[in-house]
Amino acid sequence: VVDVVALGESMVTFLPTRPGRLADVPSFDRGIGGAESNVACMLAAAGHTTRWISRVGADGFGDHLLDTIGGHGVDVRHVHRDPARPTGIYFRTAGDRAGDTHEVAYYRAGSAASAMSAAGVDLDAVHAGRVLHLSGITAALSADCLALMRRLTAPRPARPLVSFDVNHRPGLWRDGPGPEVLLELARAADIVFVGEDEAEAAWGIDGDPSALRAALPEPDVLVVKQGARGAAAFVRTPSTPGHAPRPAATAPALRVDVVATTGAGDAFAAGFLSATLRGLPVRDRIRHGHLWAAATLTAPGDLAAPPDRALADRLAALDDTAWG
Ligand code: KDG
Repeated sequence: VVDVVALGESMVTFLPTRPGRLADVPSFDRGIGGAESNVACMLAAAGHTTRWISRVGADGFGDHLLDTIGGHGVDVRHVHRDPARPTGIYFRTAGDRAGDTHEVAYYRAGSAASAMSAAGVDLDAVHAGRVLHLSGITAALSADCLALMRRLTAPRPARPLVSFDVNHRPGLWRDGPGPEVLLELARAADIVFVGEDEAEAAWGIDGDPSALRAALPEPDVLVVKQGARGAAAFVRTPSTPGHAPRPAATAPALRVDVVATTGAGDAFAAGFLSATLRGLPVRDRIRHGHLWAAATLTAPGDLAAPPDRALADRLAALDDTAWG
């Protein structure tokens, strides 16, 4: 059994070689992006077995994604090549350097991945893991992709644990339903990651993590991320059926000198899932999330190597004063 199957669109990314507006910078470095494949790549680097499921074009950028993600040790054999549609790409500013603006320009409408559908994916391959990791990005790509997300989160015998990172991307919700559908999908998942800022922007739910849990009591595990302040996890146990308004654990984030923020949320999810697969206590799952996020925040690019497991375990086990 594969540990984690991740399904979603990945793109070739173009990052300016120097600060400035997209309108002004003359050259870009090529990289890859994709929230779900980022999670799969980091988990694979940490020794978990992972599979990425998606569609890419029958083009050079599709080759590059398969080579790069496969090169991280992720099983890419179930990725479809679409001869009729291109691989999505996007351009963005780093946004973290002095003089940078935050700009993202997607060229992914009509991409191969936007044609993913319940009929077009091999559901046995999708459900073959202990955990299926999904994100709200997929729901925004097309009506077929939203239908696929509903299918994958629907109750089903022997369904793997469904992990759902809300990943609200305001720039993707142009036509069709809005980000409210992400609340419906979150309600159907088992492990949900959401930022306080996303909950407010996507759903208008404003308040502390307990208020968010009250509005989203269904998932067995709800992780509310509070940016640099840390995260709180709510866990449904037999002794706390229904609402569990008090977090099972909270952990402040590490204070780090940020080099690049993109991918930090993916790294957090990957660290939390890794610790979950290893059966670690909830507090340590959050701390692994923070440690993996810190590894990404302090390195350029969207994807960093996860921290060494033995070291991360020692750091996660330190008492609260070390983490305070
Ligand atoms: O989480 C990082 C992602 O935002 C990035 O890799 C690209 O998947 C991406 C998206 O759709 O924004």
